[in-house]
Amino acid sequence: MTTNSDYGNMRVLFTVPPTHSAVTDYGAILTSHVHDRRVNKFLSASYPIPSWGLSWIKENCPTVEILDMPKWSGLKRELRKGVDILGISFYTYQVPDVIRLVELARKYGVKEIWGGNYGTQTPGIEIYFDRIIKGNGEAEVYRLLYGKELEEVRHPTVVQKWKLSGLIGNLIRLGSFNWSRSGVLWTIKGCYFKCDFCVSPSFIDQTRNKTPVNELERVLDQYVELKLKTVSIMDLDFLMDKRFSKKVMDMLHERNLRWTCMTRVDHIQGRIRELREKGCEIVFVGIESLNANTLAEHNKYTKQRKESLQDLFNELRHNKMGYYLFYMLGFESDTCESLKAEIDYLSSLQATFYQFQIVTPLPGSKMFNDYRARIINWNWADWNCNTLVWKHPHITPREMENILVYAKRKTSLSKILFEMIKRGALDDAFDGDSILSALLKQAFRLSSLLRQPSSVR
Ligand code: B12
Ligand code: SF4
Repeated sequence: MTTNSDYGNMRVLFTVPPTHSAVTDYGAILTSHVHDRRVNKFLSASYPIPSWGLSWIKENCPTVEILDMPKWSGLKRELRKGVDILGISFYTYQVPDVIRLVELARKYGVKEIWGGNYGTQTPGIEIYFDRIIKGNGEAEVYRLLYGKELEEVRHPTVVQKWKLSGLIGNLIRLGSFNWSRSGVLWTIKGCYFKCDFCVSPSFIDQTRNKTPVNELERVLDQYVELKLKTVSIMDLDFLMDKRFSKKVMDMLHERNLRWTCMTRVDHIQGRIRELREKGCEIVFVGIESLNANTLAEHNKYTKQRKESLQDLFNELRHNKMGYYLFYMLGFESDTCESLKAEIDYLSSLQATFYQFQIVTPLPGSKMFNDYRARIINWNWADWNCNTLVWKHPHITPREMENILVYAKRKTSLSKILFEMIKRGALDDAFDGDSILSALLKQAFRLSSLLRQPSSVR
């Protein structure tokens, strides 16, 4: 077995499979397609997705080279130059590409191949790797490469650029400057809940690592220096530690930064005004299902009624807070009819954005073990949360795809903008340079252009 002192002189390259580089069917509002079916006529979103996990590794283990968003040709070029250790970061749907990459790397004489990220929970994948590192990798990779403990974790500077195309996308890009750049921030890693369908509890355990306050200050100052106006907080639940999140909110507010965060319904109820005052523009929340029994069965919320959700939506609207709803289609008791009714209801809620995904018992989740015998599609490439891979009692895979298409069409960006124009709700969102306001300003310009009498057009 290779020792730490050997690793010190080796060329270590970390990468992702080429399928990582462009997302064309990401399950959110920016989606233009569901598989090969077009769902959004005026917008196509094929935006590059850099691997944020690899930025963490690089920041803490500086001798590791990173090849992000590669093509097969670029990968071959690097392998030809000679790589001693190849690290591959991947999700489950990328497994077939990972196997291809591992075979290629072996052919080029790579000495060791390490695997990381959620895809490592896929059963049977271990045989392709010399080492699998589960959870947040920076500390373990540091220990292996440098033979000592990582004492102070560093937070990388990550600037996300969103690139849109299609008619609406081009209008947005032409008409607004800088909206598409935002700094990414992680304040606390992990989550202490154990929802059945979630892959995180088994992956990062229940550790809740907080980023040191001095690191958060340093990174935020950097974002200000880079003239970024918005920060996207990517914690699984930013409000998990009330006191700590308050401290971070103050840091953001002091720097006049506007921000978005992911959190849980039960952590924001009654707090929207406070968040808004501290600069929060959009909250991303997992509604997951409108059926309280389903949620309880999957260990999500113990009680959640449509009525209490309605209170939350009223609170959000009252405080002019944007909200992005995550929703899961195809739990056991769902039927085509019940899902359509739920989608109709959700689309009436005036959320800023929606993301629908199909219930997928991803490896690592409790649901994977419970549903194992019911899996009907073992092609890992289809495990992208846009495909029904298990035998549902009431819905076929084709019907499920139709429902997903229905949901996305019902909540497409063009539709939401149109609804907002109809409601005259644009003024409320006209505050600043956020993504939302930029989208709305452009839509408003477009709509006023269309409304003008033809003689002055
Ligand atoms: C933010 C996020 C995104 C972002 C971008 C993420 C990115 N590219 O980095 C966006 C919104 C674009 C996105 C898209 C998708 N996502 Co997503 N996403 C998340 C989310 C919410 C947080 C991930 C995150 O930022 N973590 C923090 C970063 C810093 O950590 P990390 O990436 O895990 O990396 C650490 C470790 O994994 C490890 N590590 C990583 N790589 C390596 C490599 C080596 C060699 C080693 C040793 C260690 C190591 O060390 C890193 C540093 O600590 C998770 C939810 C969750 N529960 O985690 C889902 C999640 C990761 N997404 C998921 C999915 C399915 C998708 C999509 C396929 C959805 C779709 N249908 O399009 C796409 C795929 C896009 C792509 N190609 O990346 C699944 C993956 C499940 C799985 N088992 O495959 C998750 C878990 C959500 C879920 N449904 O359960 N996603
Ligand atoms: S779904 Fe959200 S709340 Fe539930 S365990 Fe996963 S990260 Fe935590």
